[in-house]
Amino acid sequence: MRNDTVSTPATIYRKDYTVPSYLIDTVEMGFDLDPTATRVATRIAMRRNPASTSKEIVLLGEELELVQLRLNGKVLKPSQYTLKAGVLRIANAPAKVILDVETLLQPEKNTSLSGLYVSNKNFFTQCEAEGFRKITYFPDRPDVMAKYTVMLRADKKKYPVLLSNGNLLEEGDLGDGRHYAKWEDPFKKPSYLFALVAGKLVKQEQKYTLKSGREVLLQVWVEKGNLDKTQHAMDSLINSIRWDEERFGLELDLDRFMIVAVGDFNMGAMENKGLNIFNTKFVLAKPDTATDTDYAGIEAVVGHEYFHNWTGNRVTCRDWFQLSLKEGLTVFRDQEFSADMVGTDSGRAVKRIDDVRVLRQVQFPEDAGPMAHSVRPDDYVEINNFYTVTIYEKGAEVVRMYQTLLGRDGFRKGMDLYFQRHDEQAVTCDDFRAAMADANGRDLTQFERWYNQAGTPRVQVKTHYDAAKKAYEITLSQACPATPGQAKKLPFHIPVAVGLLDSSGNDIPLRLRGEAKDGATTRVLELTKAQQTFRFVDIEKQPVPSILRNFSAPVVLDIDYTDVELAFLLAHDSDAFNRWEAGQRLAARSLLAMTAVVRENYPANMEKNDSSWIDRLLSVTPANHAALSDAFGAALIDQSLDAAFRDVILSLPSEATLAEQCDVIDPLAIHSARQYLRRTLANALKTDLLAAYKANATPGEYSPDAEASGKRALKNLALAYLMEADDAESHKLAQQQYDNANNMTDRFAALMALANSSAPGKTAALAKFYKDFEQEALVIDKWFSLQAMARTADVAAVRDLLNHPAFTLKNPNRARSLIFSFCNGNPAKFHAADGSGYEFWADQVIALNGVNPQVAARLSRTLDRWRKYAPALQEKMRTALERVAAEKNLSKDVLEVITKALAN
Ligand code: B3K
Ligand code: ZN
Repeated sequence: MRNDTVSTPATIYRKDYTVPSYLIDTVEMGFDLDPTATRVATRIAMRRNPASTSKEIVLLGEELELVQLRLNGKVLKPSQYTLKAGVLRIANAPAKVILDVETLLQPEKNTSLSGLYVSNKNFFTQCEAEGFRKITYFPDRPDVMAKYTVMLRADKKKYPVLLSNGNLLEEGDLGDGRHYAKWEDPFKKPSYLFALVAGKLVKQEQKYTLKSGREVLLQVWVEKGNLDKTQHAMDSLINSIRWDEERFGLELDLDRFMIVAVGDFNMGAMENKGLNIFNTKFVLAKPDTATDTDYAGIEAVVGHEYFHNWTGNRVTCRDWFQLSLKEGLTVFRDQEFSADMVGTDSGRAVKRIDDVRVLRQVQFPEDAGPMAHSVRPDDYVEINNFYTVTIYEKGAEVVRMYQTLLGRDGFRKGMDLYFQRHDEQAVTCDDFRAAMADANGRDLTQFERWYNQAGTPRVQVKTHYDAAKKAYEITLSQACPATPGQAKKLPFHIPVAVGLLDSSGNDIPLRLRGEAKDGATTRVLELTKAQQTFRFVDIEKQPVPSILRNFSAPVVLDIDYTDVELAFLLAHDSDAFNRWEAGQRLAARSLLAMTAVVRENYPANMEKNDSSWIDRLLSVTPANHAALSDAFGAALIDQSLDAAFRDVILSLPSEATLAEQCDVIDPLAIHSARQYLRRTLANALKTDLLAAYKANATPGEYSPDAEASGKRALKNLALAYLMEADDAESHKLAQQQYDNANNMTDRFAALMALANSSAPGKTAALAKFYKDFEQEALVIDKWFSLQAMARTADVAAVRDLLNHPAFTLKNPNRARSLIFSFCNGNPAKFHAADGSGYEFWADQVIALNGVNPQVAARLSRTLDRWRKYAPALQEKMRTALERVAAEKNLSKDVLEVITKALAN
C-alpha cells in the first residue's frame, strides 16, 4: 500500500468552496470490532455530481491503514490513485462507481477521542467534525449526504450490546462466540452524524406516544452501576420531544431514539442520528451525586442534542463555515426550552441572565482577542478550534435577534419556511436568513453583517428631555472595534428594546413621533445607522430610561446613569433582566474604582508578596459602598421576588467579566477588590443574610425544580457571604450543612465554603468527601475542581494534585476538572507574579498535545488575551507561549491557537 505523507497545516477559506465531484446514494459498512485491529469494509455507491465538471473522486482519510481499494469490482493498484496529506484522489473515474474501501484501525491507541475509540473497554465513535475519515477513506464533508446500512460484528461476551444509527434490522449469533447486529438509518445524513457503540451497557427504556399517535422507543444506555442515575435524562428527553412538537411543530422522525453515556468524551454530547452519544456529565444524576446545576445542564444538553435532529440533522450545513447555522440555532432552541420548562417570568429572566453571563464572561473576551472570528468565519486551520462561544452563544444571540425583530409568530413562520425549503439538504446561513426574510416580507440584507463581522459592537446612549415640548429623545450610536483581519466595520442592524419609567417606577406607554396613539411599554428600536435619534412624545416628566431590555442584542451598552438612577432601576424596572443589570452596573462601578486604586498603589507594594496591604489600602480609601449595600439589602429581603432572582441580583460580577471592563487586566487587583466588597456587603447585611439562610432551607425530598433549586441557590449564596467573616460562627454553619446535607448541591456548597476558609474541619471534610465518593467519577471531578479554584490554592498545590492516583490526563473531564479549573477559574492564583502559573500551563498544553489535541487546544486558549495584562505579566505569558510554539510535533489544533495568539 501507498503510505500517506504529511505537510504543514493549510488554511481553509470559505471563498474556496466547490461542490462535491461525486454524490453518494448509499453506504454499506461492515465492522469487525477489535480494540487492537478493527477491520472496516465500506461499500459506497456514488455517481458524478451533475453540478460539477470534475471526474475526480476525492476521499479523505487520516491515521488509517488502507488495506484495499476496489472500483467497480476491480482492485486499484497504487499507480491508479494518489494519496497525499490525507487526500486520496482517483482521476478520470466513471460516471457511476461502486467503491469498496477496506481499512484497518487501532481503536485502543486512539487517545484523541475522535473517530473510533475505546473507553473503559467499550467502543464509541465521535465523527464531528472530521472524525469519519479516521474510520474509512470517504468524502468526509457535510454536503455529501447518503443512506447508511451498518453491520457490526464482535465478541458477544465482551460486547453484548451493538448499536448504530436508525433502526435495528436484525441481530444474531455468528457461531464462534461472536455475534452481529445490522442497523439501517432511513434518512440521508452526512458522515459526521455516523455513530456506533459496542460494549457492556444496560438501558432504561420506555415507549412514548407522540402527539400524532405514533409510538416510539426511547432508551438511555449506561454502564451497569449507573442505572440509578438515568431518570432525569429520560424525563428531559420526553420534555424535549413534547416541546419541539408544541413550539415548532417538529416531530421525532425515527421509531427509536437512543442516548448513550460515555466517560471519556471531548465535549458535552453529540447529536448522531438516532444515537446521541453523551459525556456522562450530561446524563447521570441522582440527588446525592449531582447538583442543581448538573440537573439543569442535563436538561439543556439532552434538549440541545434532541433539537439537532431537525436543526442540524434533517437540515444540515453545506460546509463547516456554516457551523452556526445548526449550533447557534440549536443553542437558541435549548435556551428557549429551558426557559419554558421553568415557566414563570422571573424564572425565564434568571435563565436569560445566566446565558448573558456566559456570553460576557467568555464570548466577549473571545471577540476582543486573537481568535476573534465572525459567526460565519472566513477561514480556519483546524475546524475543531471553531466550536466556540462565538459560533454557539453569539450565534444563538443572532438567532434570538430574528425573533426580537420578527416577533415569536414571525420567527415561527420563518422556521416553517426554512424546513419547507430545505428538508434533507445541506445549506448556508444565507438560506436561513432568506427564509426569515421571505416568510415575513422583511428586508434582512443588512442583518448579514452579524454573520460577517467579528467583534462586539458598542452602543452608546445619549438622552435629552425637552420639558417644554414634553419630548424625550434617545440617541443611539454604534461602533465596533477592529478584529484580526477586519479593520473597518459597517453598522449592524441592532434591535434595541427600550422602556421609560416614570417617577414612581411604572412603565410609560410609548408613542414615537409620528405615531397616532400610544403603543406598548417596551418598544424595539431598530438601529441600522452609525447614529440615530428616536423621539418619544407626550412624556410628562423626565423619565428614567431602561435600554436593551432582556439584552435584546449582543452588544456593550455605554450609558451614563447616576447611582441613584441605578438603585431606582434595580428597585422598579419591570424588565427583570435590566433590573438585575442595574445592580451589576452599580457593583461594577465600585469594583472597578477599587481595582484602579489597588493598581495605582501596586508597584511600591509589589515586592511584599503579601496582599494584606490591599485590604489596609481599601479600608482607608474613601468609597461609597452604602448605595450598593442598601440596594442589595432591599432586594435580599424583598419577598415578592423569587429566591432564584434574589440570588442572581446579589451575585457580584465575576472576575472575568470585570477583567473585560478594565483597560489593563490585573487579576490580583480585581480579585482583591471583589473580595473586599464581598466582606463589606457580608458585614453590612449579616442579619438579613442569616435570615435568608434560614428561610430558604429545603427540607424533605430533593427536587431539582426551579423553586427548590432557587432557594438552595440563595441559601448557599448567603452561606458563602457569611463565610467571608471566617469566624467560628460561620465555620459552624458550613460544617453543620456539610454534615446534614441530603443532596449534592448543599453538600458541595458547604465543602466549597469550608475549603475557602480557615475552618478547623476543612481538611477532614475534603478527605471524607473523597472517601465517600471515590467510586463516582463525576463527583471526584468536582473534588479536584473545587481545590483548583479555592482561594487557598496555588501552583504547587495543583501540581501535587496532578500526582494524585485518581488524576489522569487521558480523561477530558478529569483534565478539565483540575487543570482548566485552575488556569481559567482561579485568575488571582494562576496569574501569580512569578509566572509559575504560566509555566504550569505550558507544561500541561505540551503534555495534552501528545494525548488529545482538541483538549490541548482548548487549554491553549487560556493565554489568548495576554496582551491585555499588566506588562510584567505579559512578558511572562509571552515566554510561556513561545515555549509551546517551539515544541516539535505540535498538533495543528494547538499550533493554530498559539500562532494566532503570538501574532495578534
Ligand atoms: N455538535 C457537537 C459538537 C461536536 C464538536 C466537534 N469538535 C455537539 C453539539 O453541539 O451538540
Ligand atoms: Zn450543538
